Amino acid sequence: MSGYFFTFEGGEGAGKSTQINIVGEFLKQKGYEVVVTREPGGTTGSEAIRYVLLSGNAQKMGRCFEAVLFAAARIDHINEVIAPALKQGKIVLCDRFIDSTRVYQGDEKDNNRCKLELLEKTAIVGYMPDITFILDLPAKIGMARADKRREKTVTVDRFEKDDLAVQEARRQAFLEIAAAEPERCRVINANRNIDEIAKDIEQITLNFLKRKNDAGN
Ligand code: Z5A
Repeated sequence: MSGYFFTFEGGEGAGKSTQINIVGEFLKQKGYEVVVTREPGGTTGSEAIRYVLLSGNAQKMGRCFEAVLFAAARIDHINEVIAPALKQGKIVLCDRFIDSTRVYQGDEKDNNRCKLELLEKTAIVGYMPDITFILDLPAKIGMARADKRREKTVTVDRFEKDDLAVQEARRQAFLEIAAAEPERCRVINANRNIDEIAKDIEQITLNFLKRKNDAGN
């Protein structure tokens, strides 16, 4: 028995956590067993690495160093959470995964693409997402949403400090991944109200599960 693996990607404040929680509840109500998790994080070890990365303490060591830390966290997360849940036939919903590394740790000139590809293969050992939802909206709107939420919570993290141009370039990088891998990626217009977005994601998810069910796997 094997479950299904859905990841949610996009820029800061795109609504990934919001949508994961909604679709998670929706699938549970349909009778599926669902695991909701996130990267970097999801295990005790990976949450410790998350702290180091988001605090900015690893930044001075450079992008490669940060990429290796994200990969290390991912290996632990796959071993401890994702692989066991999929083996038990559960649906795993993960907030960020490989595409975030490609986008955030990739460099504009593509100098370290080969290294990142190798690192990705090493870390995921074949655990590719069945579907990746790319929540797309102008970076300016995402940053404003995140700012508004932050008023109630904590300080800005290492990646949220980047300016609008950097965040907009990341949006384009996610869209390029989606264009290159249309089988896996679905671009979702996240510049709408929460319910409209959720309906789209639920429909795509149900269609996928129905196709799998009809095909007997
Ligand atoms: N990172 C990396 O560099 N490399 C990697 O390999 C990985 C990650 C895996 C993790 O940050 C950081 O690590 C991330 C990339 C880097 N940094 N950044 N930026 P995180 O986990 O702390 O945060 P995040 O992933 O960026 O998520 P977020 O900013 O919390 O955004 P979100 O989950 O997409 O959004 P949300 O929490 O669902 O919504 C944000 C607010 O908007 C909230 O108040 C909602 O109520 C509101 N919202 C949501 N949807 C809507 C709509 N449709 N309309 C209006 N308001 C909305």
